[in-house]
Amino acid sequence: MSSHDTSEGEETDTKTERSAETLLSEHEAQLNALIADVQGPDADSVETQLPNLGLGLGRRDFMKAGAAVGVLGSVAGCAGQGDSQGGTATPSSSHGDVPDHFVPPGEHDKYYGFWSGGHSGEVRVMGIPSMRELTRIPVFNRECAKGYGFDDGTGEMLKDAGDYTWGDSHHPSLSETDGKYDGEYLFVNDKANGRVARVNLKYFETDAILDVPNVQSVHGCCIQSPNTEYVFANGEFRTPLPNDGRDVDDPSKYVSLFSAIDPESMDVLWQVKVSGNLDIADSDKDGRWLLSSSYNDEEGVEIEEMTRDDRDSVKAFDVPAIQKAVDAGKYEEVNGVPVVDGTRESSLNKGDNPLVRYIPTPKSPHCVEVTPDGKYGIVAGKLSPTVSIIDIEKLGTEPDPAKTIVGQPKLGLGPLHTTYDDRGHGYTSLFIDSQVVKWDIEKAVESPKGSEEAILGKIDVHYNPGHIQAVQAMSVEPTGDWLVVLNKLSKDRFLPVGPIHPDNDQLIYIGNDKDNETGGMELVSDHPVYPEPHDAIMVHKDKLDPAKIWDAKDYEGEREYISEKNSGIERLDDSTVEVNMSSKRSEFGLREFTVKEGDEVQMTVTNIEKSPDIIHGVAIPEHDINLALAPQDTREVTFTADDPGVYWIYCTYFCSALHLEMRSRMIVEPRD
Ligand code: RUQ
Ligand code: CUA
Repeated sequence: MSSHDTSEGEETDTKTERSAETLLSEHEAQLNALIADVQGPDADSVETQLPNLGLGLGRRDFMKAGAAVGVLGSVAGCAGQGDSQGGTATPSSSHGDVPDHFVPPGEHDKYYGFWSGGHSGEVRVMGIPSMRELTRIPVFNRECAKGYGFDDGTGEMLKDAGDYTWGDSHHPSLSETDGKYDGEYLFVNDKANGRVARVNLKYFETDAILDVPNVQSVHGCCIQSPNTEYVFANGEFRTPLPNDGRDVDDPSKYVSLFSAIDPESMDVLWQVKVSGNLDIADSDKDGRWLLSSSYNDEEGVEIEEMTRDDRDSVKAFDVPAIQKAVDAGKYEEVNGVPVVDGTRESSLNKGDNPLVRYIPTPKSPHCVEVTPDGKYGIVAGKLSPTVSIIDIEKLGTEPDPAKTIVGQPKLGLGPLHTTYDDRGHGYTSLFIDSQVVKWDIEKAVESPKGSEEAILGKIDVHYNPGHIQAVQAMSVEPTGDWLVVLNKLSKDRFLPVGPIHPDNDQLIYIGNDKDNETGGMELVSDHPVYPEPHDAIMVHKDKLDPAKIWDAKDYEGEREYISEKNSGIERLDDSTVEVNMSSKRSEFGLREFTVKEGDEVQMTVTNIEKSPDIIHGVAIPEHDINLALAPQDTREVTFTADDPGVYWIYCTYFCSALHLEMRSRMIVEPRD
């Protein structure tokens, strides 16, 4: 309103200013009290490092305190309300003996889950049993929120790994020591471009990607149990070798390759070519056999050919024997990689110790998963209602490969994957029946092939399950409590969101063995998920020890730590400048800098904060620059200042009350 007289206006302004100041200091006092409450009286007094703007904002860590407010508020509001699931879960069918899967605000889950993200190219980290998504780890995709693929380091890593903009991540595998998850690394394949990536679990960040030579698509991928001496990758699609234009019209010359990768250097060590193709892979628990399913022993190129025969074969790779053959020079080199002949006709497969054993299994089997005790490899029929139980010990002693199959229960339609508890049960997903079947493994070995005697119960899932995974079931320490089923279709389970539906991940409690229809399995919750996770792996939280902030020593010699003092700009030559900046709440080490039109700008930025959770971003409009820097992290980015003008560099993470003001100004002067 324009009718206010001057004095009223002034009074209002002063009042506003005063109250802002009062509000801030009240807020600060409140936060101090809350932090002390949450962290105890010895709580770090975290400096906000705000420039002194006379607002009385000297000493408090707003973001952290904000989180504390949330924690306290929520705990007070929700304690004991185990049933209020905020609409993310369907009602539990629990009869009171299922532990609560609802994790109250402020409390932690018991397990981490790592979900492959399918053709989103990423890995997602979930809390189990809440099924809350904790974070996402970009792997084969460029990703804005974490600046992955934007800085020079991750950008070059993606470039060196083939420069694809996406991937199709299917099978996450956790590194092991003595058969137990050791919390160091996670490996995952890219089906689309034949790659394998490594995620460093200290930083939850992808630190290496290998574009596997000579293969087009990597499907099965797993570490070697028990000590992660290799990472194995199955080439699914048969192609000419090398695939350089030769033999394109002669599919009989196409091959699938099994690859062994060094988990430290992420180099391929050797490959084995096989007859037929390769699909899913799992390792035994003793470092000898690697089992691989396959669905194209016909070596067909059309679907009718691939599904023609009643049998395909599981390949069992004798890893130490293959290593020996490689060491003895029994290979041909293709694109610098030793390739061993493991086809049926190979002389290396004759005699008493074949490198690769071919075990006939019914009709296009899908998965192979080894039991936690290492006794059996279980192969799901897919187009057969049975699963085949391979006795792993017999692989080394039984001359007739068919006789290594010691059981073949009939479980239901479309069996795809099997997982395990700690009590000798298998849980198999039935894609066509939309069910999970629980069965007794030893009983299945004892009962006649094709019988249903071993079945303990079935439960409906919604709908068309693919992978199924129980906690720590790929290690020697399954916990036998929770299981997730990754359903490919959700149909009517959620509010409609247009024609691309979410998938549906369902949580099932398996800790109660009961003599009822489901064998004690209880479906406890539904979770819509963005397309399209394929597989998951879960581990007790105590086995991981993620860093809270970066340790600058971990990149010493690779990237220079930029402090406030050594922030600056240096011209290297007529067309190259180096810009070094620190970042902290709420300023960059340089408030402005000037470069010339056409300059290549080599920028290095360090987040010098030591307070956890204070992330700073570096965004440069119209230059496609987007970095995210965790405390003590340093990133580099190189770009060209193409057009003269003023460009406001700003921070993308809401880091403090003065986050919006956290800016630097890049001035690009015209060349002449
Ligand atoms: S496959 S749905 Cu890529 Cu793991 Cu079986
Ligand atoms: Cu730093 Cu926002």
